[in-house]
Amino acid sequence: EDGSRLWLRYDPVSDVVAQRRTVQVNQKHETALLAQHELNTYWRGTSIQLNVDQKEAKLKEGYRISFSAGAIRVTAARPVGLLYAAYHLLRLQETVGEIDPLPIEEIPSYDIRILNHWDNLDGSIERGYAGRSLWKWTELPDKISPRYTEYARANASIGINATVLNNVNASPYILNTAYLEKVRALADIFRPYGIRVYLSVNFSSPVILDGLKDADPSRLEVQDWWKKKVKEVYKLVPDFGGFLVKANSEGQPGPQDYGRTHAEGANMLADALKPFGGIVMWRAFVYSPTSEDRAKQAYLEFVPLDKAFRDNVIVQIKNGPIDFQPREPFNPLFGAMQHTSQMVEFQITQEYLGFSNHLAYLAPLFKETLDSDTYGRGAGSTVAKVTDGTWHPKRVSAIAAVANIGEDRNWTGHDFAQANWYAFGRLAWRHELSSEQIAEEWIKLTFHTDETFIRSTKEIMMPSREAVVNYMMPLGLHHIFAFDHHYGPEPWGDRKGGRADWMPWYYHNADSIGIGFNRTDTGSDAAGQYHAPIAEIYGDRTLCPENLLLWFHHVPWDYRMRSGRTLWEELCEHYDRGVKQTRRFQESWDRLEHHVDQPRFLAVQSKLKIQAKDAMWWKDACLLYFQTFCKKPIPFHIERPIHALDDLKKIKLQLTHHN
Ligand code: BDP
Repeated sequence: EDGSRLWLRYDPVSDVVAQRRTVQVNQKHETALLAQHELNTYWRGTSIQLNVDQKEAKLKEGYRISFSAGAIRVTAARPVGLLYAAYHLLRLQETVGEIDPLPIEEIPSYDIRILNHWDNLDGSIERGYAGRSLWKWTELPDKISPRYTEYARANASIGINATVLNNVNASPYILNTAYLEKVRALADIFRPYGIRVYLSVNFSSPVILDGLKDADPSRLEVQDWWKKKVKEVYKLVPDFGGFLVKANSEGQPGPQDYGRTHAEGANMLADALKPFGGIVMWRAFVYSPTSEDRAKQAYLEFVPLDKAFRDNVIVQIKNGPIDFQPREPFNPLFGAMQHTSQMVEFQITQEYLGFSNHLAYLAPLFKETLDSDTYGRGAGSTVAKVTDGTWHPKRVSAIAAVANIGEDRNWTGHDFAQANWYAFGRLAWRHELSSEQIAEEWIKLTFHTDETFIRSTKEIMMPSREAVVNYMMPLGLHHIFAFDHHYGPEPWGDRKGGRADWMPWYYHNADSIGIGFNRTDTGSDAAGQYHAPIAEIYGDRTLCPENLLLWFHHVPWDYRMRSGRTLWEELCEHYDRGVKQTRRFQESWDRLEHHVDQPRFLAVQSKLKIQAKDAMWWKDACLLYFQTFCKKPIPFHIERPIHALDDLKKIKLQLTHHN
């Protein structure tokens, strides 16, 4: 057992079963035949008739399943709907004893359900913790790894229908003809599984690839270059999805280099893609080292452009206003642009949640954002509703997440990190699903259906993200990571002459009076970017949810929290709770030894050990450091530190990742 089968562990049926029933399909489309093949190979139930019926247009990529007199009928508007229905039936077969014969209708929440790979052309992965890239660029297009098909199948089985192959910090060379041939090879493998390929592009591509004097989007020559390039792409990949662009962000080139706006840059690409049905996902992750609070900058940049974007541009927005922290409030851009299509970008790879060493089930984090009410069009304007097409029914809707996949045998480094890939797919398909429901499904499919095992494993998974928040950054603290690797704590971190907005002190603001970032109207007023009543709630210390308190407020050390404890005591309490939670995860897992195969048991056990040690490291580093400001004792019921602050400051991790 090496975890490579993910949640796809069905065994082929015996000949006897196969002869007892039939699986028929009314189409010869390769995807419809694939659906038939999957069911023929693995379905143990009664006969099935699969039908594509174009009259069922409202189903989009969805399907209907009905059960009658010993036969099952599946209807879908498109062949891929049959494939999704096949995986639905197989999932039921594996997870529920007896299938309920009530009719099923599924319509996906989002049109585009897309993974973003931050994979570089040299095979490395930015913020990847599961080995090197799956894409073997030097071997493609001639040599095809069997994992490309496995990858496509795994994605299709959870409804993911799109993938961006390369890093948002994009090499222009991805658009070289030689690379496009490689992209074509991958697209050909993914196509039967309903997966479309997208590429991240570098805004300076015309300059770097073909020596144009600049990449100014208002110049005809530049526009023509992109039009020609797009044409070439579509010749090779007729169903190509479009471009993802990180521009004028963290040193990447962009339209502002020429005095043009984000909208002008995005629209130029959108116009080139439009005739082929392609779209632009233009990222709103922009900030620069100015005096303005980093958390406010994307909003200030993009909201004035609200009416300026073409309808085949979607602004891709990180879930929170800073950067994939263990907890952030939702990004105030959601719901602030009434005319522009918006999509969420989550991060599945755990850049800020312990890499592939820590067990952190992320569905609760995803749901927290999706369920947040922006009040953009009154109550009920949740991030999910702002982005799922409710606001712009005639345009395509999308949701993205940065993948955690690499060439490790188990794909994601940590066996439980597979659950985050799974959860993203399931929520992109139906954002109403609950975290717990998804966890339960995943456990049953990935391990087995033993009741004790399911219950105990859920008890580890469900609070695991909150545990990370507790031992890393409770009560709204954020970005106090070590500069070089984003793994361990470095609240004291400082680089003389370095960018303030990359320094932990910029975010925690600890001093003798208190701690936290004043984002109220007496501070940066980032709270004021939210719609009423959220602005008032976040902006008022007594109303602000305590789990975001230090995000929005600089709070005195002896401030009374709702528990009756002082802020300092409450902080100690949370760090301690986080450590205790990791200890409990270890214990619960050890109790399950005889309920799970040995290789995965041991792999998870050893990672939980690292996590427990790291939690201690975080707790001691943060409490000992913040104690130098507040000068108060750590309450005696809290476990004593086992490190000395000076030793913690000397820890240098040997990590290859850069900031
Ligand atoms: C940050 C990562 C950096 C990415 C950047 C982005 O540290 O590696 O390039 O986000 O999303 O989280 O563009």
